[in-house]
Amino acid sequence: MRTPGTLAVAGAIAIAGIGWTGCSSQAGETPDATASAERAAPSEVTVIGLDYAFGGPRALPPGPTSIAFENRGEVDHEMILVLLKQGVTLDQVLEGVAAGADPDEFTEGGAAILIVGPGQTADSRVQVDLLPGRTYALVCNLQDEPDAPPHTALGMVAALEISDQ
Ligand SMILES: [Cu+2]
Repeated sequence: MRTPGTLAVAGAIAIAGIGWTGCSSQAGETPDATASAERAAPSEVTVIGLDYAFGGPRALPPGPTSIAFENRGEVDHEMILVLLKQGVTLDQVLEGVAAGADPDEFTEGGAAILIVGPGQTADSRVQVDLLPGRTYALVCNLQDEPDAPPHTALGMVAALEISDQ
């Protein structure tokens, strides 16, 4: 049995480690130091958890991004952020999984996860360098009761499309 939560955190760190090293300024650039710092700062966005759907952006520009997760629902929600393989759509994933396929067949790299109670915002944020022209999936697999359907089955899954630039 895999432990998605643990793997997810490691994946998030690995993703964050890519593309965040371009901050060192060159000699003679002192007057532009402030501008350089602003360029290097990640975009900040907030994904909203609802009963039972994701609110917030459906499309974002590529590049370093800091994602917060705010739960405006009345039950616990999680935000799993996972990169779909090149050319794979969320509909293909959902159809494949419904037909019994392993979700991992449609994704690559690690996943990041934040879990937060009703009415709260997660203390941590997901730091990710969003890849141009790619699609990420937002997923909540939590269940309100052990035999209740996962929130994905109730509509809590969404695509996050990243523009080419
Ligand atoms: Cu949920």
